[in-house]
Parts: sequence; C-alpha cells; structure tokens
Amino acid sequence: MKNILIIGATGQIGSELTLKLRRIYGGDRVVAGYIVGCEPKGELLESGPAELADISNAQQLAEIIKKYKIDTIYNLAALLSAVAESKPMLAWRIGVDGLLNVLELAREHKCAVFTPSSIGAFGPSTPADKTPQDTIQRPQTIYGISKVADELLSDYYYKKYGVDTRSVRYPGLISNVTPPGGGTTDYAVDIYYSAVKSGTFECPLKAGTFMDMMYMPDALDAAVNIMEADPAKLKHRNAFNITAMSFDPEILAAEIRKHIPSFSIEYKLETMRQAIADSWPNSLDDSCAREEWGWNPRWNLENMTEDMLKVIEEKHKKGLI
Ligand code: AKB
Repeated sequence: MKNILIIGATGQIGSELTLKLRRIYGGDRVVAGYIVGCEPKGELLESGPAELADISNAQQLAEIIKKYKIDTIYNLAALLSAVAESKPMLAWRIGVDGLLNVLELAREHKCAVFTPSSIGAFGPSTPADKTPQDTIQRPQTIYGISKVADELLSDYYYKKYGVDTRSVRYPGLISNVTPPGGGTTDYAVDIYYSAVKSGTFECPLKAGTFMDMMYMPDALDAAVNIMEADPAKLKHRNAFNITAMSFDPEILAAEIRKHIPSFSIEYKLETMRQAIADSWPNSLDDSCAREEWGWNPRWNLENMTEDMLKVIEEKHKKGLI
C-alpha cells in the first residue's frame, strides 16, 4: 500500500491528481503538499491531510516523509514555460534544485519519485514530426533546459542509487477544473472558455502551429499507471513520450464550431510564446510508452471538445465563470 506525498497539490495537475490518488489509495494515505498563498480548499482540504511542503525546504519535506511514512512522491512543483522565461532563476531553483532535494530525500527514505517532464524538453534541432523517444534534446528555453536536467538527474539517481524514478513528457494539458498559468499550450484551454463566454477568441499563436495535447483525465491515468507499471518491463524511465492528439488553432476552432457555429477566432500573436511553440515538436511518437507500460489514451479532439464545452457551459449558466 502506498503512502503518497504530492508536492504542488493545488496546481493544475495536482488539484485533480490528489483527489484521484485519494480515491484509489485512500484519503489518509495521500498528503496534499502546498506552499503559502496556494492553500488547499474545499474537497482537496477535506478529503485528506494537507501540509506545507515547499520544495526548496528539504527539512520540511523530510518531516512530512517521516510523519506519514511516505514511500511515493509526486513532484509537481514547476513554473510553466512562458512564465519561466521571465523568472529563470526561480524556474531553476524550483525545477532543478528542488528536484535534487526530493531525490536526496528519496534516496535516504527509499521513496519512488514521479517528476513530470514535457514536450518542452525538445528543441528546434529535434525531429519535429513523430518525434522519437530517444532523440536530440537541445531546448532553448530555461523551462526545457531544466526539464532535460530533471530527466538526467532522475535517471542518474535510478542508476547510481536505485531510486525508483519514473516520468512522462506531458504535452499541453487541457482541463476544465484548475486553469493553467503561464504555459505556451494554454491557448488550447482559454479558447473553450472564450467560446462559451463571448463566442470569439484572440489566439496568441498563429494558424499552423501544431503541438501535442491531452485531456486531463488521460494525463492523470498516465501519472498513476507509470508508477504502477511493472519495473521489469521498463526499458526507459525518465521520461516517456506520451500524446493523445496533435492540432493547430484552426483545427481546434473548427471542432468548436461544430458545437457553436458562430464561433470566431482572431490572431494576435505573442512573440515569445510563438517562438517557444515553434521550437517544440508537432507530434510525438509514444510507441515506447504503449509497449512498455500500456499507455493508451481514451480522449481525442472530438470527445474532449464535447466534454469541455458541456462542463464549461454548465459553469457559465451557474455564474461560476
Ligand atoms: C507549457 O506550455 O509550458 C506546458 C508544457 C507543454 O509543458 N503546458
């Protein structure tokens, strides 16, 4: 039975993953780690323990690990790509120095560790279409550089110290629960809210910008299933390519128009986000994840769009957004 600490439990992935893990392993066994200013509320607060867990404070993390006999850490602390570009030192301190704290504690207390990587771990010299699992990784953003460092450090701790580190390279994640903040792929979330609220969307990326994307329920399944996978079958560890769909703003807008025929999209480019998006792959090859631990996404552009619009329309009618 697992005793889990989630660092970053109130963030975009953490707020949903914490509840899912509590449903699977029991509320008391999943500690929601948060930082000051991002306290858990509602179901997240009521369904299990919560502790201040600042990734830069190794002593604080060590006390939680001992108190709850933690054997598995989901390390979700990170700045997303666009915001990391404006705060590179902080991005490194959280993303890389923070991970080193986690890995050292995991070595001492024999914990397994999941630290998500990203399509941002690739760069302009990576093959852009059907990007292979093992390929060139020369990203040109601080976010990508820190993700590559995280992948390498996680493999290093596995090979040198036997720490059970595992990870996936997430594409853009689309959810109707907790909004993302400061990512390059965030337009693919914002567009649904704008479609429902105003029927029009100002897109920061140009038509023809293809990137991999995934609906949050598949991303949560990936986080659970990779940590449950039979280690004997894992030839890779940090980190597996995974994807569910690849589209550009025009294809997404056309899909939304099937439900809201009057929906319109205008382009108002953000130079930095466009440059980041242009340096990322158009589509990943996720065959290693499929072969080694059975990765198999359930959501595609059609069923995701139907579900996103249904949930957001309900929230809109209730005046929640
Ligand atoms: C971002 O856009 O920064 C993230 C990611 C793909 O890692 N969503």
